[in-house]
Amino acid sequence: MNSAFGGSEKIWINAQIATMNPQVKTPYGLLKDHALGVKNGTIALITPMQDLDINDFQGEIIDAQQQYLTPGLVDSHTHLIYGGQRSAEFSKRLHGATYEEISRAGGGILSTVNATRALGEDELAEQARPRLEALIHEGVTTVEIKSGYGLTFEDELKILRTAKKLAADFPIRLRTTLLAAHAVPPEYINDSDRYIELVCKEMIPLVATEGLADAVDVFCEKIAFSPAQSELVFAAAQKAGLGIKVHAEQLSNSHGAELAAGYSAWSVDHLEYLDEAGIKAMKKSGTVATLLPGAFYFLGETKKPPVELLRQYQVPMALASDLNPGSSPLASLLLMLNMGCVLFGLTPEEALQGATRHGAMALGSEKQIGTLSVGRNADMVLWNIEDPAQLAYQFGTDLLVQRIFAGDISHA
Ligand code: DI6
Ligand code: FE
Repeated sequence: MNSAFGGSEKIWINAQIATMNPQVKTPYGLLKDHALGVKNGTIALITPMQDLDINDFQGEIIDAQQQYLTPGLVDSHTHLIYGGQRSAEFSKRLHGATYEEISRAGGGILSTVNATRALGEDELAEQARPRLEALIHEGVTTVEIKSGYGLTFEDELKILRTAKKLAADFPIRLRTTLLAAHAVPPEYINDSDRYIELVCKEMIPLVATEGLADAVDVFCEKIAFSPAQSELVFAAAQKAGLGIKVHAEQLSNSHGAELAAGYSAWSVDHLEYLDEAGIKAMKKSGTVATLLPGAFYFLGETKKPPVELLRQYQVPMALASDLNPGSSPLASLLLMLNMGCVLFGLTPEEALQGATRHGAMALGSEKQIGTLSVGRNADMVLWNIEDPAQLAYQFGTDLLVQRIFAGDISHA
């Protein structure tokens, strides 16, 4: 293979490349009329068309016809493995019950826990499959999946194993997160400290040794776990060498974000009630603020996350689907781009950053994915658009021309 092409086996030519690389000082890191070459699943070459004598190239040539290439989308926060569905609870809410009331009455997360415990790995995977397929079909190339609907040692492991088995059937990168501290299990309702001890002393060390999870997450909230309990989980995760994430400041301000930042968390997620002290701490630790507009929308929240302050402190903002049966049964990351703009006031560029580079940072994976630059994984999407802002602007039409995973065209 000709070395002028960086050893590329395959080259996309005549492309508008929205690299999302901050070192490229144009909106979206845009490189107009460029070519991108791929070798062994990674990006081997990015060069202006005018510098390329494509006649000498012996590999496969794909003409992008001046369409836009972006990094593959990264959905950095989902709970997509669960049993059953909660439309009855949706109806109850529309008759006036609140999410917290339903949760306190034993519905909510715990009803999904019962449905999830009742299923084996194969049945769970079958129920989750259409949700994963929906994300993949719109251009997601990396997905994070949390446990959290098992709440026993065995059921939490079952969810993580199911995630791995399911993802192995698809061209997708998977990151898994242990969210055993999602709700207090019914067996420990009067002794949540003892459950946290089980999570910290047994579950976290085991998932770390067995490579079942990349990170650990906690729901730090009045209806779930206290800041003191959350801190024990962060410390155990740190000791086990796992990434740290937290559901914080979703329904009230428990200062979970500040606490997690103190443990160099990869991300703190939700954040409607986040305050300036939390933002300062996140800035210091380089923690990503993951915004979840699907949950805000679906629960009819009115308090918005402090986007302007996050901007001022230059805290990176990720956008994710939070795909789950109770607060965001919405299997579309592109919809989140639209909601991030319309509901939270993000710019279309911030929205796309949130679902690419900043999503990658929220998974501790920015060296591998989330931007298009030489050496990164060749996970990309070719879109039929005239401006990258269209990805956030329009929803419901199929804009995807090619989905490319590790250099291979997986959908066209
Ligand atoms: N916050 C959420 O919005 C989801 N989990 C969490 O910690 C909701 C999960 C559910 O209602 O099933
Ligand atoms: Fe969540």
